[in-house]
Amino acid sequence: KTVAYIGAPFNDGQELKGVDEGPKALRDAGLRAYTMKMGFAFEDWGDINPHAPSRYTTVESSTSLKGDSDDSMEGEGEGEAHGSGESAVYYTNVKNSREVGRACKKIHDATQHAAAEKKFVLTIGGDHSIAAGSIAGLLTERPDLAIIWVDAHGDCNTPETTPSGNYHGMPAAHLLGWFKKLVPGFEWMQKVPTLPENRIAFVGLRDLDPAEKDMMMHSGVHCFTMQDVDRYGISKVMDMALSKIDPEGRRPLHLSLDVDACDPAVAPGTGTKARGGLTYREVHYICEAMAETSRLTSMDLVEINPLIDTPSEDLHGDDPDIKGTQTVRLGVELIASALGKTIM
Ligand code: DIR
Ligand code: MN
Ligand code: MN
Ligand code: MN
Repeated sequence: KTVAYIGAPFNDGQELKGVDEGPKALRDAGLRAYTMKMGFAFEDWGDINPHAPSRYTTVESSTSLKGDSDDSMEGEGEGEAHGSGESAVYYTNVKNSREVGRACKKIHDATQHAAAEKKFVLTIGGDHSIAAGSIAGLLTERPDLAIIWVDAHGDCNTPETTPSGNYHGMPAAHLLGWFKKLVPGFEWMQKVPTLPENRIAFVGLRDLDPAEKDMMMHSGVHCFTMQDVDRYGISKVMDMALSKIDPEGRRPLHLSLDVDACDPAVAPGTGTKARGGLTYREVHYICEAMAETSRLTSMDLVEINPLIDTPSEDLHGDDPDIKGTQTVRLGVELIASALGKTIM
């Protein structure tokens, strides 16, 4: 089995610098050697450069309403629709939307390509915006895909409800087809299959915006909050989540893992920390449970910010082959668990 590593060094979907250093930090931490030791072939597909032309040709370049290629958007003002008279069909309040949309298209092309080659597709952020690209590409190739989205946040805001304008709070809503207008830079999303609501379950929720919460509650998405984790335990929560999104146990599965789902004590190196999160074992258990299905075929690991991370404590039993700060180390360990590493 081959792991295709796609780096998405990208931070335009939120305010804090440093999350774009995630892909390099995970490489430096020894991910390649570690996965190879586990018996996988490891292909490093390099980093998506948001500002260079696409290296992938699986999908034609984007078609906007005006037929622009994505690169012709270069240098235009932020938050303004093309030309005049288009504001009726375009949202104008998504920050850095052209950069975010262009980068997501490239991530889409890469994940689609890797999925077509039947690889385990591992996309490393970068902020959670990248999931709009990775999941869009995977859905195109694996239309029956079901998703476990592990996050303190719902990432289900729309441009109407966003309190921040930051796209990393919106990618799930966008994939679910909840946007009523186009987002400049994301015109290509029109060609991507919409993710059916009953095909996604959120785990670890505890920090939702009021309107976002309302939309999630009144939709078909499945929500498992930290209170559910407390009440049922993580193993029951995972059983319930998987049986909701994949009742017959036949779908390919994707894990979109935002490290801010973890408690800040466990994952301090992330931009939007929320108290009361998953413990070290709970987040590992999620990855282990996904691996146990034998149907996990792709994963995003996002929001690791090496610049604000704390040094790793050297504890007995830590794998000497993993280097790096606390949240970076956790990231490598979680990938290993998702690829099937168990304690025994
Ligand atoms: C907030 C924060 N709900 C927003 N979202 C975060 O800006 O939409 N997502 N931090 O990871
Ligand atoms: Mn997120
Ligand atoms: Mn989050
Ligand atoms: Mn985020």
